[in-house]
Amino acid sequence: MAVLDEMAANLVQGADERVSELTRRAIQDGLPPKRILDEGLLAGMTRVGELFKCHEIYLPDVLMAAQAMNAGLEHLKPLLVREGVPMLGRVVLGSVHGDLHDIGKNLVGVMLRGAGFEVVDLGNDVPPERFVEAAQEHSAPVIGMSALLTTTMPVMGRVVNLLQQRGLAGRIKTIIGGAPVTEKFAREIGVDAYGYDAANAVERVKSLMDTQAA
Ligand code: B1M
Repeated sequence: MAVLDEMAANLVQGADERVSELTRRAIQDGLPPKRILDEGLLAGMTRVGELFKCHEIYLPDVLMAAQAMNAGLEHLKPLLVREGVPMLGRVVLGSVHGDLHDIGKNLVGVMLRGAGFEVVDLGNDVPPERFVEAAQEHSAPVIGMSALLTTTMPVMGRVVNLLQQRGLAGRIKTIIGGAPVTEKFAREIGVDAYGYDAANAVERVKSLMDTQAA
């Protein structure tokens, strides 16, 4: 459908006003909100993820695309809620205790929101207990943690231990990322997933939600 293709293309360009306008037009044309979301906004955001992954676009482009995504979502959100179309799921996200770096974590949050997840952003310097309590409080099946300092990486393991101690491991899944974090480290501390960048984090969270639902 032309309007949805145009919407996706404009989202990739970060043209927020145009995406907003096209979303309004698609709604006026009577297209189902879920279809506008899937074939317009999410199709564009998926393309952004691919381009970012292969370094054809960069951080500012992703942030602009995310802004355009949000401009379209503003019109769709009330309709999706009314239609009872569930958001993809809820994720508690934060930079771990001792770590004030939050640019990457924020980008992961933007990409997750853009992909249709609800994100409970705890900010930075988040103690292990707070991650676990927030996941319970918000009934979030996934905790996402970011660390940029080698000295703060061990905090991620403390969250895993806490989940195990409280009998929540398996019910609440964990994903970690950040420049010094590796797949090997993720395996060693027993988290459920590792995301090497924001786009990959979205893919991994989707898989975690799928295994959760299965
Ligand atoms: Co600091 N810093 N910093 N810093 N800083 C690093 C991390 C460092 C590598 C610089 C260096 O020495 N080369 C070094 C760490 C060394 C180490 O531990 N081995 C360092 C240091 C030492 C420090 C201080 C200790 C400096 C000091 O005070 N002496 C201090 C620590 C403060 C603290 O946290 N307690 C400090 C402070 C700061 C600033 C406040 C000035 C600022 C942060 C501002 C902010 O975040 N609001 C800052 C910055 C900007 C950096 C660098 C330059 C850039 C980090 C960044 O934002 N990158 C950084 C050097 C570097 O990494 N090249 C450095 C861009 C961002 C998009 O990438 O966060 O990696 P990143 O996120 C990526 C992926 O990693 C992934 O997706 C993102 C997008 O692709 N990802 C996830 C991230 N989280 C994820 C979560 C997931 C999945 C994927 O699942 C949940």
